[in-house]
Amino acid sequence: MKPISDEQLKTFDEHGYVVVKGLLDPETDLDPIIREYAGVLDNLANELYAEGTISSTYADLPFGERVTKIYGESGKVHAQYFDFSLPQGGVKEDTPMWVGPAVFRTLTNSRLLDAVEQFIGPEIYSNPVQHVRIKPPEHLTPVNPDTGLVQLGITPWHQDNGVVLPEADDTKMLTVWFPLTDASIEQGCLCVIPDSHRHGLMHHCPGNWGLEVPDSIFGKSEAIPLPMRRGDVLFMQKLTVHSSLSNRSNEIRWSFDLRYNPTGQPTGRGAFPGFVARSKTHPESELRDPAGWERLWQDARFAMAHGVDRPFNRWSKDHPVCA
Ligand SMILES: O=C(O)CCC(=O)C(=O)O
Ligand SMILES: [Fe+2]
Repeated sequence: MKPISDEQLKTFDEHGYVVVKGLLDPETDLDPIIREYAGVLDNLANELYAEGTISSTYADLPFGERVTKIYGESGKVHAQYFDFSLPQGGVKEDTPMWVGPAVFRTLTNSRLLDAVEQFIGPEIYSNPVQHVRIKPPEHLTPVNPDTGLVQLGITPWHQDNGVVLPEADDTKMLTVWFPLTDASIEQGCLCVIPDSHRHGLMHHCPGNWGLEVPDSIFGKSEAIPLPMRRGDVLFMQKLTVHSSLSNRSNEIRWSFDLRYNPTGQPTGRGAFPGFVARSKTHPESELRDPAGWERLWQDARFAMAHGVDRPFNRWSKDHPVCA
């Protein structure tokens, strides 16, 4: 199957990104993820209730309202609890993460991989730089008591190449971003700067929200928001400058961002586990077992908990462009 048209491939090459409408089937591809995460939220609610942090498990609320309520009452955005990745430092044996079967089936979804194959070829490695992002309405998001800033808001302007180690600078890394529920401008959709991938890797400055390409290096006046519907998928090059808006709505903005690269190339986060998602030449090397994937992350967590932190950041804020 070749779900991506020649014109879409050309757009991707020329402008650094392409949104493919309706690539995923909301019911068969997305709803299983949503059902699985309902259970994860249930676990979190039960834990916080048992320790007396929240006054109810809010079991009757729909997912978005429930997670928002629980974050608000506990005063904390529990993003790590849901994420299928680990922090870059300070990992402990019991650092929470969610590496469940519905997530694995999404990473290996054949509709998605058919598309990925058209961008990077038939030897496809699942790069472990990946996240679920549940962004609550900003006016209900707990703030950081030290800074007064919301604990989760915008994503600043950056290139995904900037968040991996230099060893992956020649890796053909593809970013795949899609919403689980419609992501409007108001809800804080993704924004891109068309053609920005033509300017090489830019300096990133560590800031309140994470790594950011400062305006002094690259103006953002050409930026465009990309509102997307359930089922739409954005494919982006590793040098395309992008960000996301704050959530000014009353509903969560919920998305997955995944990455793939041709097998054999460095992922840029070697302490995290990737796997062969598809191989034309060695189909037996494909990982097909969700429990095997879960174990890879559990082993990585154990190794990181007992090893030396090696952050994936290469940038310093002492650089003059960050002043
Ligand atoms: O979803 C977001 O807010 C940011 C996503 C992002 O930076 C990415 O997918 O690379
Ligand atoms: Fe990104």
